[in-house]
Amino acid sequence: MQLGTYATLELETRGAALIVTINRPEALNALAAAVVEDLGSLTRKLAALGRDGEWPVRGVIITGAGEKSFVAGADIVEMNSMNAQAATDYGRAMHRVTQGLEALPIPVIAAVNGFALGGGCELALACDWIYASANARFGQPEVNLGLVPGFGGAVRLPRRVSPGIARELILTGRQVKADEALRIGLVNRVLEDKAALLDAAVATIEEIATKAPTAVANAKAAMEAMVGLSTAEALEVESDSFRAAFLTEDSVEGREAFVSKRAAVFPGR
Ligand code: CO8
Repeated sequence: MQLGTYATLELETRGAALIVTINRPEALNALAAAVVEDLGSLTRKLAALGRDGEWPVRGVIITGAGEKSFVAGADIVEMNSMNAQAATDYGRAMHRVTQGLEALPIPVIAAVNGFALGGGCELALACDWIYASANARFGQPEVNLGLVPGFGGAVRLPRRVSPGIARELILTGRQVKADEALRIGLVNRVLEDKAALLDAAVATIEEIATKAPTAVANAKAAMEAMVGLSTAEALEVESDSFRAAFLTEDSVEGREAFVSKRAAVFPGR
């Protein structure tokens, strides 16, 4: 697989899934600038392979090394030696990473074990959805540092949970345990431990890998494009994406297979 090697990330393919492990356990996997850079390079590489039609995997899982933490936030120690411009650049670099993940034509699942605080919660929110282990803790504790979310949390948290819950969490900095995260819709599933968490995420990617690749990419892109649009504008996006899907060889195969009562074999075009 031509995805390169990264000092702060471990890559492993399991079935159709690429598991990306953020590997700085000594700092609870905090997003040092080097991690942001590595995540950016990897995301660009995946996007380029997608453009060339050479997808090595059908989905990405992002997790954190060890059992204790997914990502404990931006690196506060590093941030403490930055001036305002450097900190703003750091935030913008992470914005490019999160937008790059959202633009990938394959699903990205956050597998959250332990702490997902500040930038960790924000990274998870840029994934298509979140699975969590029972020891997961989510929060936007920036107010404790005299800061505000800077990696997209104030934008994406109100879209994932209700605006009122997002405001409460951002203004109090309160941590949410896995059961509450499930109840408020922040996570889709809670698994017993990290092994079960990764197994569940891989199984979901395997299931999606049996579907038409063009349809999966099209549906994700359409939902991204609809964010912030009026109902009328969003329905136009849906019509365009439906027409594009209808014209794919995947769709011809999917419809013919249904009518012939056989399993579809999608060409991925
Ligand atoms: N950055 C750097 N190092 C960290 C971080 C972090 N975010 N979190 C933990 N560490 C380090 C600790 O300093 C410690 O290192 P050492 O052993 O060298 O002292 C090691 O990880 C272990 O941590 P603790 O000893 O603190 O472990 P505990 O089990 O006692 O506590 C906690 C775990 C509760 C997670 C605690 O570590 C903590 O509160 N961490 C900080 C959480 C936090 O506030 N995160 C938000 C950061 S701000 C942010 O993410 C904003 C993003 C936007 C930035 C945009 C810029 C424009």
